Amino acid sequence: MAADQQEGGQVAWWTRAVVYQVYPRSFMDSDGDGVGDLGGLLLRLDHLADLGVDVVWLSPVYPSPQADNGYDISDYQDIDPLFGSLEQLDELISAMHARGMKLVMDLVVNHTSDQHPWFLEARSSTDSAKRDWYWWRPPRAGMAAGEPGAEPTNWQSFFSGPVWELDEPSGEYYLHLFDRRQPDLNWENPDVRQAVYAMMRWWLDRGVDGFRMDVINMISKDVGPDGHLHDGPPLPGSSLGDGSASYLSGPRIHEFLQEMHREVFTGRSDALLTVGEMPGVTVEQARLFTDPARGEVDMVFQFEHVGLDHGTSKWDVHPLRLRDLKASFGRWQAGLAEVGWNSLYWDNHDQPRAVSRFGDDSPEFRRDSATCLATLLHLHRGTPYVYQGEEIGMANFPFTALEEFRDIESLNHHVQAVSAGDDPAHVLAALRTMGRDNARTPVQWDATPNAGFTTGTPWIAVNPDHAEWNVAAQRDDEQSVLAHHRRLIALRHTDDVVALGDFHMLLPGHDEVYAFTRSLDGDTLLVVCNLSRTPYRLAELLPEAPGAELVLGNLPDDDPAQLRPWEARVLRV
Ligand code: TEU
Repeated sequence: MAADQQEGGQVAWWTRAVVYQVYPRSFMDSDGDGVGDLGGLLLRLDHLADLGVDVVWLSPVYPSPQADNGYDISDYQDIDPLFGSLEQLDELISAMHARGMKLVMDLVVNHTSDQHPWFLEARSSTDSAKRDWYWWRPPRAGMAAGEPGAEPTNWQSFFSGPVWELDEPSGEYYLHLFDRRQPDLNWENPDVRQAVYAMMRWWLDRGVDGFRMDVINMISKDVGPDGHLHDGPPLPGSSLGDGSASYLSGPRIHEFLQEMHREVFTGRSDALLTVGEMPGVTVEQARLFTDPARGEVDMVFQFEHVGLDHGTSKWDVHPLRLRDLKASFGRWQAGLAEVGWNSLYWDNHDQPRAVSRFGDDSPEFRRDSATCLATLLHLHRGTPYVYQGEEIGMANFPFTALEEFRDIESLNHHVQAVSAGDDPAHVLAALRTMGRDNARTPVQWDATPNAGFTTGTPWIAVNPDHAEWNVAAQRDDEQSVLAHHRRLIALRHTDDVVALGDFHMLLPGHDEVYAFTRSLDGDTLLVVCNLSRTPYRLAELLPEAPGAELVLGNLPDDDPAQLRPWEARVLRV
């Protein structure tokens, strides 16, 4: 067995685990205010236990002005009353532990809210003891504060516009890679780092089982020897530039993560989980981040496969080519085969719904494509992440008007694009396809008017398809998307080759069929998935397949010779 699966000579527990992401605002509302909460999550724990998931990753529930739905934190050590209380969080930890599940919290420490006391203090005066906890810079040399182009660097923010916001009273700018209400913390300052580590230890002492670390590869900024941040290459058709070379995996990133590991995790149980969210991370970097010998993180979220349908930006939507997807996943499987570990995901709260994006959400193929995609993902080598609603095949929302959107990223983009002269209908079409709100509509529990999510008015509209697509309708249906997820999760728990087997890609050039093997100690699974409406003769694709034993399939087992549209089979050869 390769070194990567070992922690102190043992196979790491998370090789056999499946993680479920809860986006609390949209999961379940217990008090009728239209926003999901911890009470709602407590009510629905049986759903997660039935599904068989091992870990829940809970998106932020900390006090927050909610500019970015909680990814703008104003107090790291409490719970926002919108979501409940610390007592309920404690109750959740015990209730989950009692069911054998772990709770992983979201750690958002690249930035805080602009309402965090640290930032309020930093902003209060250039002499403030906390001034240096954030990134403050004077206007560009020779320019006046506020003048267009006077920003200290030309970097574009992830949420449109420049990354610099002018603070009028001091005449200095502060850095925010995301919204202006999300100022970046200055990790160069050791006091910032110690404050974050102390906060992490406090949560672990409370009983949480680890952290999903928001944009953690952005915490080290490249301040050259001269202490300056530098312009990035200009972006086409924009006065702004791409600053990512200065903040993605910056010069001290490994040092910071190793320090965090030492300060927070040393001497604690092996039963914790750390996963770093890392936009733009390369497979070579990921191998370093997840090499257990280096003591950084257990696994990372990489973004390559969710960028394959992007053009010049995520709003410039291109059709996805299956061979590109295979090439990408194949590279990640191979790259982390000997050292490191993959996280596997189609969906999260930032991505459109998988069945609409990678599958076929037409009435005829929605169930089959959702189960096909799930099979493909769960049979890769790595830890699968299921995003709430994915387990029942939730689809994108049929947005028709700007008023239906809530997400800051979509709203900011609309303002910027339309003021730059883009056709509003075109901008709206891109938001409909790629907007993050597709993932944020309430979980569909049943067929009642608000889908069983709330007794009040939901903060964002429930998808009208909930009358048909809901948990209640699928719970006892063995053919449902939900039942199929249950089987996939169980398979990883019981079958070592699913958790630990080597991965080998087959048919790399095929445009519609995705096939691979997993093998361990002479045991081999053959996985074949038809990602199209075209039927194939199985023997013509993979001669060894027709005679093999069926371990798990997504369609009724009545035609072994054919690979039907969106059919997925796991075979033992
Ligand atoms: O996202 C980081 C990120 O770079 C993107 O996924 C981003 O959200 C966007 O989709 C780019 O187009 C993380 C969180 O997951 C996201 O919800 C937050 O908004 C963001 O960080 C800031 O905290």
